[in-house]
Amino acid sequence: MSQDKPIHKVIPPYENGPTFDKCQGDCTKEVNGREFQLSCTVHGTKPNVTISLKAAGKSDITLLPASFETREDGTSDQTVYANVSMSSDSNSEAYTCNARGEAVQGMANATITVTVKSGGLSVGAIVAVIAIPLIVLGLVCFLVFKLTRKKRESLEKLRTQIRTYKPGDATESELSVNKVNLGLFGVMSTGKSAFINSVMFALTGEYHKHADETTDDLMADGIVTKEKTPYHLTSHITLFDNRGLQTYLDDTTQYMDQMRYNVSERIHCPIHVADARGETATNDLNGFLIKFPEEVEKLCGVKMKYVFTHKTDMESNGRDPRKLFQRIPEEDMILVENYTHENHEEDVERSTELLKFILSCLERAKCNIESMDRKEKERKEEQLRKDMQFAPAGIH
Ligand SMILES: Nc1nc2c(ncn2[C@@H]2O[C@H](COP(=O)(O)OP(=O)(O)OP(=O)(O)O)[C@@H](O)[C@H]2O)c(=O)[nH]1
Ligand SMILES: [Mg+2]
Repeated sequence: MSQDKPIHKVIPPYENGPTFDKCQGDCTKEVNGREFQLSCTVHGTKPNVTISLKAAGKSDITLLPASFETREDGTSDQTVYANVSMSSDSNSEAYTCNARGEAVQGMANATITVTVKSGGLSVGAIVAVIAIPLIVLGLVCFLVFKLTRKKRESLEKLRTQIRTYKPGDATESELSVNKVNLGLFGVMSTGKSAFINSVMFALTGEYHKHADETTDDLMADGIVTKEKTPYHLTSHITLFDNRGLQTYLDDTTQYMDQMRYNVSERIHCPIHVADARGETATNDLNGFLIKFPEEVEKLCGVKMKYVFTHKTDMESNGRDPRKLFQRIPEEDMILVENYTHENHEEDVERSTELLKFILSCLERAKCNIESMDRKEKERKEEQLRKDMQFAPAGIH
């Protein structure tokens, strides 16, 4: 019986001895992260050799199950594998593959230097890099969706509140009216009609040109709204559009007349509409606002509210009506970009602001009506007292 002779055939292109990843001689390898797999192969062995792996100067690395590929000539290609975790001390480490056995004439080594790519990411890091933005994006979308829905719900709530509004409903006191009149006043072309159309749109969600607004053609004619015109927001709330003043320097009698009008169409909350974009307009308006609201209160017994239009323009020029007109309490004013024929894509926040402002005007109207009712009652009592005083004796 002839004994098998140890052979180690050199199978091109590999030389005798172990090889790392098909690399011969002084091998180097770049990896993306600190965790990677190493494999070391000894080709054409018979009998089998013993293979071990170790990091330079350290103990042996635990190997995964080896693979054997038997060739036609009876020799094998032996490969060992190991999952290696490089220490964080350095970015480069050398590994040695050691084969022992007759097929490698006793012992043979191969060395590989593994370098971690700078900025390279491990598989975990790559997954994190992809997954984290996706999770954040999902969260942001979810929050935006929730917020949008909440905003829409709050707009719908306001719409219902205004649609079902009846003066005096929510108070103990009985008011003398069952319809509230809000009146828009101001210099021409400041956006009074556009404000009415904006409020109608905010309430209904449908844009129509209820009140005629200034266009280039109409501008040639000067003032567009020629007379007091009612627009019914609901069966209990009417918005009155008015003819604009030529300038703030005009005699304000016209303004006062519009405000008092006749008793059945008495304005319960005057709303002053201003476009404060220009310096001149602002200065004139400032002078006007110093004396006018007081006069209105004295003569008509009502307190006003204030609308400043062209919000986008004002903000982009850093002009803030809260700072320009400090005499006006903040809660009495709204800075708004009116919806216009050219630009009326629904903006839930803008519509919400508009309706909140209308609710605050209704609240103001209620106070004004209560105050007017009180004065009227006092006047009647005074009249009665006088009548009693001067009534002929015996008619008491
Ligand atoms: N961009 C922008 N345009 C506005 C705004 N408010 C009004 N407008 C436009 O400005 C022009 C004048 O607005 P109107 O609503 O007609 O002004 P008015 O005060 O009713 O004018 P009179 O009826 O003439 O007194 C119109 O072309 C409106 O569309 C606003 O806030 N932003
Ligand atoms: Mg008008």
